[in-house]
Amino acid sequence: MKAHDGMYIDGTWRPAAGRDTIEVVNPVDEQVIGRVPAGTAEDVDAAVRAARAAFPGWAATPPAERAARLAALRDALVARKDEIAETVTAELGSPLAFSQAVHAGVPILVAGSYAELAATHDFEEKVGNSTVYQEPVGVVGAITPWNYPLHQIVAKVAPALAAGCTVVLKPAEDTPLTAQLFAEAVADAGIPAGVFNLVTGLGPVAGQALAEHPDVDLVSFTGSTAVGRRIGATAGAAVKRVALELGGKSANVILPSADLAKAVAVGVANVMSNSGQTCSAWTRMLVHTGQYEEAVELAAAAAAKYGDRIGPVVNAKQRDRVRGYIDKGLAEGARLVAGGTESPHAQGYFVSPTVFADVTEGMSIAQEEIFGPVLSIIRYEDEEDALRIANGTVYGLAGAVWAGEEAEAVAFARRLDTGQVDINGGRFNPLAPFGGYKQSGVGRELGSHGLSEYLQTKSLQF
Ligand code: TXE
Repeated sequence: MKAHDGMYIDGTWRPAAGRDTIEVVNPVDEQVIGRVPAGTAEDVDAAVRAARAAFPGWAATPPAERAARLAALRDALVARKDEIAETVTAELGSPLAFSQAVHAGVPILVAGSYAELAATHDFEEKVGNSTVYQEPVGVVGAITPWNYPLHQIVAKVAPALAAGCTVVLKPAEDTPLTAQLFAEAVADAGIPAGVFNLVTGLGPVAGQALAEHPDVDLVSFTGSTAVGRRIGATAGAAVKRVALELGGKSANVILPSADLAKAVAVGVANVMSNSGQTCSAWTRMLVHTGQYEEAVELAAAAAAKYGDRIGPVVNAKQRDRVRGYIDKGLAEGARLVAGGTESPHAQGYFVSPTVFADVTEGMSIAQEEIFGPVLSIIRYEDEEDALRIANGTVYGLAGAVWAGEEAEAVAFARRLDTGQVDINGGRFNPLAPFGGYKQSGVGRELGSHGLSEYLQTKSLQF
């Protein structure tokens, strides 16, 4: 795999301040596929300075011109689509077809949506005797995880650039090669030097330096709740803007009137997709007691059919964490009906598609984010019981409701404490706001709500 040995700062690839590097490992065969520099506070500072210097010019660039650069960025990603898919597959381990459709395909849609929004958004409006201007917040520190390596980057960088902000990105240490490809696309798109900067490195070193940098105006973070809490506290102490996309434990509520077979099939596919490494995954399936055993059988059969089609999880730490939860599920008395802790392969960080039945609300596998291909099926007695269970975690990121009539599902969805709900399956919409209620986070990504995160308002009274 191609790897740059420098940082992309101020429009050029320049050597890192230190000599340490990070090994990038293919989770399928555990082979080292590349090395990138491990950035330090010094690299972060150079990148923030470049972003600060570029800010006035980019903020003053007419939105139509920023839109044109974002359209060029989308085109540059399209031109690299195969390379992106191959790179994500190499460093994350996901099957190539999935990398092409999702890991490369979705960020292209999102970049395109922000090219359009930059061109059409009203950055100025009249309110009574006032004119309200929406102005960019300033220098953005973006810290992203490895689960959707390019999507997580584009979902922050594209709206930030559309708003007129400049950015320093610290991508996840597991998937830095995709981030380097993104930086190449930025350069190809003719985005001015310093508007986007990339510092690869470890979370507690480069990530923390970026989150704590006094000249960063807004920190946008996606990752674990533990790190998010800390970044939120740091931002709060400095009174600076922060956006946090954290964990989830989303419920897939199958009401008795639903098409059970379809709801279970789509529900299992949703959890196994990307090897369960999706913060919005429907990891709790809620089924009425009268249909419970049928649903368990269908889910177990669906999971067993996955076999080799599922990729590994990202690294040994995540594999051990997921296996730890499977052990906990067994110890707490859940019934294992598919999968388990046995690895289907001699090499690589694989976890079998796993389904637990007889899961009760208080169990760890019903409350905590596992971030692996593990589904918990929970029984409910009536609709109020389903609602109480669905809302009974600290999280509130996503979810699904299935019913015979859409209106019935919508009525139930409106009572869920969660930021996004799919009705009878739903379809991805790159313009729909995405983000959490409760401890799933602060702020929204995607569409015009995602753009607003990077804007602040100024009103002039006449
Ligand atoms: O996350 P981290 P990890 C959840 C999921 C997973 C768990 C652990 O449950 O099992 O988190 O994953 C950077 N200051 N999610 O350990 O550490 C880090 O370098 C500043 C949910 O990979 O939070 C990376 O760029 N930054 C999730 C990013 O934070 C720091 C996606 C995320 O890594 C830092 C991923 C620090 N002190 C994991 N420490 C989602 N919401 O989609 C680390 N980082």
